[in-house]
Amino acid sequence: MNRKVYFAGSIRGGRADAGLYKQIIDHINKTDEVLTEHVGDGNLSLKENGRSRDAFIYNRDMNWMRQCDLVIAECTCPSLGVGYELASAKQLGKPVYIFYDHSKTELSAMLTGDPYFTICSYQNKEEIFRELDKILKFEII
Ligand code: 6K6
Repeated sequence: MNRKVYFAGSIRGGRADAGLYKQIIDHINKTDEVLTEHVGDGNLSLKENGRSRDAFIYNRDMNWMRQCDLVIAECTCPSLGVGYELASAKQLGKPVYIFYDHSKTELSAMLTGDPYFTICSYQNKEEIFRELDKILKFEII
């Protein structure tokens, strides 16, 4: 209860699943705390913000990554930023759970091939929420 969760999902990689990210974030927030709620914001600007604004985003997100207890990522929509976050999470020793819809995408072998990551493939939303409940019940800090 009340673990700090870093949720990762595509932003500039594409926003097709932004609605799903919001549902996942709302579900986690019922029992725990999502640090990265903006990932589910349907109105988030995808434009280049300039190097200094991007540096602010990077530093803020990496601080949250250091603070979090676990990382949950939705990776159906490929994203360079999420890939970077997953590698950073591994370096910091954070537990990482990766969700993807296997009827829509083949996940990168760099993720499925690394036993550090817990891979959760799903076919419908209910499976995501069931799996999340298990993770949040058993992931003790
Ligand atoms: C608009 C206003 C404030 O911030 C923005 C847009 N940018 C981002 N804000 C917050 N986190 C971001 C932003 N861009 C990327 N990220 C982080 O990288 C998120 O934590 C996502 O999990 C991941 C997405 O990477 P891309 O490569 O798909 O953008």
